[in-house]
Amino acid sequence: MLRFCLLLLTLVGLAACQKEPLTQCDAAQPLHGYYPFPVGAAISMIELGRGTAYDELARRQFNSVTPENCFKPSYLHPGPGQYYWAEADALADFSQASNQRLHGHVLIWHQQLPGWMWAFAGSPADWEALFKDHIQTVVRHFRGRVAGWDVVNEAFEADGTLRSTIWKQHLGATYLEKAFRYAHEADPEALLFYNDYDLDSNPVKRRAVLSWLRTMRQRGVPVHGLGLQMHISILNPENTQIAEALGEVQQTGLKIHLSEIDVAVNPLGKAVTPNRELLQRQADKLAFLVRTYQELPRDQQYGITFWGISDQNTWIRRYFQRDDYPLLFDDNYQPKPAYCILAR
Ligand code: 9MR
Repeated sequence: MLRFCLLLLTLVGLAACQKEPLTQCDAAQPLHGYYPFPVGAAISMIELGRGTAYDELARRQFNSVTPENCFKPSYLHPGPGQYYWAEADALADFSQASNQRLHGHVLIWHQQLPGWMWAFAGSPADWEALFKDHIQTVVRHFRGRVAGWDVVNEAFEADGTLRSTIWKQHLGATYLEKAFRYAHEADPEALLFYNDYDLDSNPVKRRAVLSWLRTMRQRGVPVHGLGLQMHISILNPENTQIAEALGEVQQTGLKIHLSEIDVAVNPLGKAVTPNRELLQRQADKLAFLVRTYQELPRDQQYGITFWGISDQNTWIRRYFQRDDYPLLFDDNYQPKPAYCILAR
């Protein structure tokens, strides 16, 4: 009988242990304190300053800030010759008051452009003037406040060809190179990045970008870094793909920014609850990514940035119209296993 009781107790004990989250922690210490490189978050001006726990997490946990939207042309440049700085300046003030690096996102992209740019009907010279004015006005405005810029975002297609954006159509393929030269003229101190998605999982696209970057270097174009967005999931990419991708991008010698990290747990859009198993797989994927990043030479580690703070603010829910839980903090701003595994 005694033996039976002991066995039962052991089994009950084991089951109880297994119910404990594999990683559990509070967020008493700032996450960035565990790393020698900046750890950042994309900040939404819809969330900041509403008096929720978001503000404190944004201020304390991270030492780098990327504007999620408020630096994009549709926000900053609403009319020809008309700039709207209030929100972007408020974020710059916030980051300065919190001793955080400010990373500028984004100068040239084919999305989130104001209506007047889509409708603009000028000559090639007019287009070039518009392009140059936008880049230089914005970069000059933030000179000395923004440490690095995503100068061009998502210019390549999945098959490695150049995307036919509004900029390529009106300025030709050299718009890429011009964007970097104009940004550099406006702030010679700022680090200039090319930023894109799927560079981790799609070697064809990655190699096209890397080959273009080599050409830029040979031509003396001021490109200093590469942003790998890392909108990944627990299913994709495999860890081996992550290791291969970071190994290849390291060869460029450029600064590497994991610029928009989130790890979807519901990439197939099923009905899911964020159970322990899913959240642990998310934590493990993220831990592998960050460990692999830590192996890069220190001078190539520009930093890592999460694309949001709490699951309730993620772009993924809005954009894909599905339940997902891709970030470090849950809907109640509590740290998840993904946070805890990094905070040690
Ligand atoms: O997170 C951003 C979301 O709020 C915007 O609606 C969306 C518009 O396309 O852009 C999101 O951010 C994107 C970033 O600027 C560039 N890489 C992909 C990001 C997710 O779509």
